[in-house]
Amino acid sequence: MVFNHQLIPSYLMFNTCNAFARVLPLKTLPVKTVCNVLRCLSNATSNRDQLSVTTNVYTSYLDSNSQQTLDLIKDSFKVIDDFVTEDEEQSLFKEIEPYVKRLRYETSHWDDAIHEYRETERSKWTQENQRIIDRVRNTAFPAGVAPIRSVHVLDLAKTGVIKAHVDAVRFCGDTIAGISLLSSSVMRLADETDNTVFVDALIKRRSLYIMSGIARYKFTHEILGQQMSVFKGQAIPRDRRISVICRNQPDYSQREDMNDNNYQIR
Ligand SMILES: O=C(O)CCC(=O)C(=O)O
Repeated sequence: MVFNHQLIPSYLMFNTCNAFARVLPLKTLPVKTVCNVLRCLSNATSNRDQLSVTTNVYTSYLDSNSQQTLDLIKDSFKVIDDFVTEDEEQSLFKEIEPYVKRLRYETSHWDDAIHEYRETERSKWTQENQRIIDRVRNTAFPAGVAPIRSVHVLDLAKTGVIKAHVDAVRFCGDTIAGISLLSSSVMRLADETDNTVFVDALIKRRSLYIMSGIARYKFTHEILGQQMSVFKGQAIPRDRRISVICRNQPDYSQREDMNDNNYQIR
């Protein structure tokens, strides 16, 4: 499949492991803001449904079927509950809703990566909301790290799911930080080399998660659908969920894989 970045009138693309797979024609945006997501979809979720998560509890928001994996990931995946107040949630929603409500929920994409979502990106916010975005960035990114100016807004319907993928290294740096509005959810981080080994993270409404390092590069992440939305044996009801996600610029000088053609393949 021939893929010309200069012609992409959208901002988010998922790959299959071999080819670019998804282009969302929502909005024409500068190429440099494109976040290319490498999807390492597998039959992952269904294969893992049977596994019951044993409670090797490390933190209140992480649970895993492998203590070793939990130990490995705990420093690279953090959740800060109540990162935004109810008023701040409302304020963000008020700014996002008029735009997203004009979009259709995409029911299913041909590569099956994501179901029932709509999305956009914003680089201009009201003063009040910009303060929230700045707080996310200041919390998530170390000093000197350059954020991607555009903020990714992903609106997932109550019945929507995001399947397992790794954000591609080409367009996003080592840190992904997301606020969750309107609904709690469970994010599953599965070992890229063995998806039966995973860590579940409870992502509460109004929390901020920060994914970096090993969690960002070596684990897939997904938002579990309604049926699977369980944390430590307790159902976590899913509703419509809007995530507001900040990423940092990739550091090309640090990444050897920028120089070969294999960056898409995992
Ligand atoms: O909605 C989220 O918090 C996660 C979104 C996601 O997986 C992505 O944009 O790569």
